[in-house]
Amino acid sequence: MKLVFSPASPFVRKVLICLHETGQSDDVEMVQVKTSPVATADDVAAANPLGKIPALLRTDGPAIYDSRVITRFLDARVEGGLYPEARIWETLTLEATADGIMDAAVGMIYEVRLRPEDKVFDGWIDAQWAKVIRALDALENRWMSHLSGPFDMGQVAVACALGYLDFRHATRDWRSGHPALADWHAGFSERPAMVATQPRD
Ligand SMILES: N[C@@H](CCC(=O)N[C@@H](CS)C(=O)NCC(=O)O)C(=O)O
Repeated sequence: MKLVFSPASPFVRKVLICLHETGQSDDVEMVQVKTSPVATADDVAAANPLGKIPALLRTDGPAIYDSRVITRFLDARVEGGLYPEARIWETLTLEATADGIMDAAVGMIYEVRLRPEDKVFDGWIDAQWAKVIRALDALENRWMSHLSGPFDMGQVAVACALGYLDFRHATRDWRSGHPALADWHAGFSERPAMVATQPRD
């Protein structure tokens, strides 16, 4: 299998951690790309018509994409237990919440980096950050018991979302007002898979 990836992407990081935690890292060849919504890399377009990473090229079937599809596929491949049946809807909802944080946080960066300066829409950026804050509030107030429970892919996704906020939005200080989440993230970040997949440009 081949993974089309960039080391800065939080969606890619979910897949890398899933590979690491389920012992499949050596089964995947890495294809690094530089891509953006306004300049899609050829390797990305060939693997995913939507032009997004991560995408996984399989040896025994068509390419698959969207991080949630890839992580579920990889987990099923080795019965890794990252999507436990007993709390599947909670795990998927938690993962969706984290992915939504990433969508908003990545979109904010695109707005600033890709739009001509005089067309950057501050109101849209503020609205994206409001989504992030609402999601962080929900994690702090309603999800701490799940986050502190048995290891699953929802937790991995949240850790990747928070890691991305540190990477690209450090000055916004997501920890303020979210002390339980900040503590949880500090502990979770010590996992070898988290240390090995720190985002970088
Ligand atoms: N829902 C997708 C989102 C992936 C995504 O937005 N990836 C970004 C990089 S962090 C990307 O490829 N952006 C290029 C684009 O939007 O054209 C997933 O979970 O894989």
